[in-house]
Amino acid sequence: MYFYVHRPADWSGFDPGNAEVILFGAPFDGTQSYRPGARDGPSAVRMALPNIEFYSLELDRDLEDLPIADIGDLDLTLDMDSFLKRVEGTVQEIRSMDKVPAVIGGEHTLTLASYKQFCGAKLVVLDAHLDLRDELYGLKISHCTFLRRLLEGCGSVDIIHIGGRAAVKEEWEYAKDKGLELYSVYGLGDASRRLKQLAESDENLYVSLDLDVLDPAFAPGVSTPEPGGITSRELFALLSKLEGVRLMGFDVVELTPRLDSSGITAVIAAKTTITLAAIACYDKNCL
Ligand SMILES: [Mn+2]
Repeated sequence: MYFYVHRPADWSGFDPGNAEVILFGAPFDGTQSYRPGARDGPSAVRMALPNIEFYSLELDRDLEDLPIADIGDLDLTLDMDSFLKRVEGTVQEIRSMDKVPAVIGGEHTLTLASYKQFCGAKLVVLDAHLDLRDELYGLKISHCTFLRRLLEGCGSVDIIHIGGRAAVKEEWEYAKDKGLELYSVYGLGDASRRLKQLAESDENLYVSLDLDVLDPAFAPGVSTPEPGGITSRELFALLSKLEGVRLMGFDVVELTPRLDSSGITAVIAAKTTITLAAIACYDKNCL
């Protein structure tokens, strides 16, 4: 595993070396409507990472030499426009090197900027919420409207949404209207088969993982916990179905360390990051 200390604002002279996956933190929680603190997410993932055992039982693969570079965090800003521009610019730089960006949030709004570079790729979202509101508390761009803005910005996007269980009526109707493939917590078997099918296809894929897809018993340290979620074992079983897919980029969002008193949510965030990085690498023959 490779670690670099690098400021994402300055790309001059940056050498990704052997790394195929490039990780950066996107600390922003400016629109949080419930419990702020996701800006501290990237640091907590970094603290948890060295404690993850690097043999993946789910993938039956040794991840010790996973070629992943950590380039640090974006500078903190409280301005949404600047934040989204920084995320988009950084993802663009990583893409231009033909590497896979791994973005650690930060609130879910960052996906609006990071996915923008992949418009046209299939989008798998694991989230308790649909995030399809038109606005909330006067904001058109926020953590609970981002998916609607993304659909508007990219035109048609094939979205496979897994684990949903919390939305208002308007969002369920909008999702149906736009043809989202919805697999709620009661449809995990179908979701699993769908992911396997994706892995066997030659589709480009982006994965956005909101940690609140998990039940709060497994992931208490999130901004907007929602009861009735999936278990951590179910999550890793789902992700492992993606082995073989062409994973272009991914994000892990909404970790809120100050609400994660035992640190268990950070450990799950770190393990999902490594798992998704391994899946991206598998396709690039770098493992
Ligand atoms: Mn959510």
